[in-house]
Amino acid sequence: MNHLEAWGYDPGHADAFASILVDGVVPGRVIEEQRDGYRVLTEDGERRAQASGRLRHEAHTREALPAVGDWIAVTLPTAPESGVIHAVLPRRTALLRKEAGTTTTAQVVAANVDHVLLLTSLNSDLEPRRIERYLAAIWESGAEPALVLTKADLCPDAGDPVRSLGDVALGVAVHVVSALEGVGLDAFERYLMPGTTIALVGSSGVGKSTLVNALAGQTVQHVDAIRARDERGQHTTTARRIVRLPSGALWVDTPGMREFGLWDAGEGLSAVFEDIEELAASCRFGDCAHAREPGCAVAAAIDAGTLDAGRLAAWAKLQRELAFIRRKQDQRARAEFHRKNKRFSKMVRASTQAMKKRKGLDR
Ligand SMILES: Nc1nc2c(ncn2[C@@H]2O[C@H](COP(=O)(O)OP(=O)(O)OP(=O)(O)O)[C@@H](O)[C@H]2O)c(=O)[nH]1
Ligand SMILES: [Mg+2]
Ligand SMILES: [Zn+2]
Repeated sequence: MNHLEAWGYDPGHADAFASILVDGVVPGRVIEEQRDGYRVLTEDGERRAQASGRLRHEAHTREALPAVGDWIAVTLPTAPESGVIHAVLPRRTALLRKEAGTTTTAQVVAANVDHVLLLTSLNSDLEPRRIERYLAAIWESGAEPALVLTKADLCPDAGDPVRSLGDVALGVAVHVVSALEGVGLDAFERYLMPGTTIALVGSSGVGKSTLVNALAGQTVQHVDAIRARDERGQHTTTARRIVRLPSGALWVDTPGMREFGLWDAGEGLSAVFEDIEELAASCRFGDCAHAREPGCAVAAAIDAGTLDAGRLAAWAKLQRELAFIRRKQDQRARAEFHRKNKRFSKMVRASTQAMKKRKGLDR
């Protein structure tokens, strides 16, 4: 089998690649994202690479830059370890989050993934609000989400948590696993298909890398054994990286994320809160804010105990987050429009002046 096909390259990618008209480019995949560059894989093997100056210049947002999982067009200078990435092929799926901190830019957590596994540990409290937030982003990405409850060996009865998640993770597969004891790994067979890409996300210390190692049957990702009780400590994994498992599946291990800000995820939010949106459709007023208006079906469900008030509050909060992001994006689009407009009128002015000058000379 051709090298790249083993990493998921298919005729669709080849078509997209054919439209890139840069001399000497070959197709490749970003298999690791580092602080100061990338590791990429091509027919030629693995090497380091940087985004070209032009790609960096033309990328108005960080989102447009290469990310782990991306298919790319890259040139391979003869110097070893020196690839240059010229273009990113259109992404089939992309898991985005708002970059941590006060900036409003999107970060690509992983691109071209088929499934995203959200891991959460059974030895600490399940946080339904956090799970909803992640799931909204995963649904929006186009990949299929699944929930993995880890460290089952530390939890005498996983039945309760699994039941309590039924109302939070609607339509999402839930797997209970102990990577340490090798229990529950059978359920992962569907994520081990050759050439499929699976991303692991979740807080630091939940056991993402340990699960990768368990499925690889050997240590491929570093895990700090003495960290077991220190969940708030340093991140063990520091780079987003694709590990190719013996089955041929491609698993993207990621560093734990402290905060997961939603990016534009309107549809994802609707998927996660389908129950509330269905109720809202039968409120008396079309613009019901579900704040005790007469005929509010959402409030009625809370009163009847069939809907958790915390879940409604979470939905409203995430809606506000999205509205904020959209406002910022609009502002940015307006600024960009004015900038371009200014450049354009300057150009027009300059050419009119040149024309006048020419006419003057002609006379
Ligand atoms: N008891 C028990 N401990 C586990 C299990 N899985 C992982 N651990 C421990 O949890 C700690 C963290 O595991 P990691 O796999 O490094 O967690 P991670 O999610 O990759 O963390 P980051 O790389 O920091 O994001 C390690 O000490 C593991 O040995 C499990 O199934 N049972
Ligand atoms: Mg890790
Ligand atoms: Zn209502």
